[in-house]
Amino acid sequence: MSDKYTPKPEDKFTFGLWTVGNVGRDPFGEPVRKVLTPAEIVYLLGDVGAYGVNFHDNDLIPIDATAAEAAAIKKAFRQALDDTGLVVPMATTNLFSDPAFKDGAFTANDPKVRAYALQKTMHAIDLGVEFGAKIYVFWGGREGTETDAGKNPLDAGKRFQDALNFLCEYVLDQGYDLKLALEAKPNEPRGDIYLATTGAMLGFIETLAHSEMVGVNPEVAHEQMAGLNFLHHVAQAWDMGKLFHIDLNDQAFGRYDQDFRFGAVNLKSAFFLVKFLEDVGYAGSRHFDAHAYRTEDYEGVKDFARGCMRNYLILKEKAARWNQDAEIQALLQDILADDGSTDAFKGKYTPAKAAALKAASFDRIALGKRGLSYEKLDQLTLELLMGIR
Ligand code: GCO
Ligand code: MN
Ligand code: MN
Repeated sequence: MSDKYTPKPEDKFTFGLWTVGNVGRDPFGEPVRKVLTPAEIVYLLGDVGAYGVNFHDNDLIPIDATAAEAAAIKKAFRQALDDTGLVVPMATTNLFSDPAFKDGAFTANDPKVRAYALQKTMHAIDLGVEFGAKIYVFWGGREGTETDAGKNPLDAGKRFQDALNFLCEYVLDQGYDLKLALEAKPNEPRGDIYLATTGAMLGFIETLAHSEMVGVNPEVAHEQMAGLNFLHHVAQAWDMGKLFHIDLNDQAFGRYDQDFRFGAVNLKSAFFLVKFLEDVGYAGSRHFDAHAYRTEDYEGVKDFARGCMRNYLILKEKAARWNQDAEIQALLQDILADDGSTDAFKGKYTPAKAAALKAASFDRIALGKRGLSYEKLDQLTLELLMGIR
């Protein structure tokens, strides 16, 4: 079935090998789907109309593969990319699965682990660039603690900073056209992960030697796990020129990292997010870092992947409709009305402005009495989303 919600390459919808390739293992149960090869995953993504595929080094090449095995996998993967027209916009490193990283990678207490993590990441950057990646994601799943007895957070921060400074220099030294995107998560798999929110990452980036090369990769589920408003973090990142990539998925508040299909739980939040990305003209990948329910076979995985993209496109259409809805726009005009009476106080500070403002009089009681019509606006938004406007 092809309709106006059928994805096109310009929509920039991407999935990780680890997302549609997720076999449904969880802490309580064994895999429910067979392992697909990276090439098979690319064909599946080609079938559902995705634009690109991203990978961790070890999604593509197992950590213990021989050189000959690695070469064969790369050849089959490249062939699948050529056959389907899919591209690889982003790559990343698995610094969390191997037991060597049980105490973190760049922030581990053991200097040998830290050196190994740097080495592994340089190889993984080479691999990503070989397949065309322009964005390199850092998600520090194990960069944290269960107890603060054994690790000083100041030491951990310094180590993370040193690692990123080292890797920025590496990228520059190789002449790679690559930007780095840091992804925050509050916990899971560690009890607490350092730099737990996108806001914390944005602050941290400014401490780096090449901060211009480093931005963020915020994920819906991660900010929601922390009980925060995802859109506000995305907006801050955008405003700072740091929204290099985005991980779309969904989840119920207060839960573990559920990685549900985009839009599956918080439809209104998903709507405002899509509206924001479209309104500001975000041009990066719309990456779905999510996976199908454990109840699904690979047909269900395709339903999942199609659903992510379809929901995005439907919400994009709703956003355009919201922007054109006469009643909604008239309400907004009222809400944002400005009679010009404070123009003299606006803009940059001057002593004269400050003095005039201090002397001005305001009708505080009238200001407090004014109703803002947000109930009506929100209800109109809901009715639009529910399909009756
Ligand atoms: C998670 C993370 C990861 C990262 C991935 C790419 O919660 O498991 O979201 O899926 O996004 O490792 O960096
Ligand atoms: Mn996640
Ligand atoms: Mn993610």
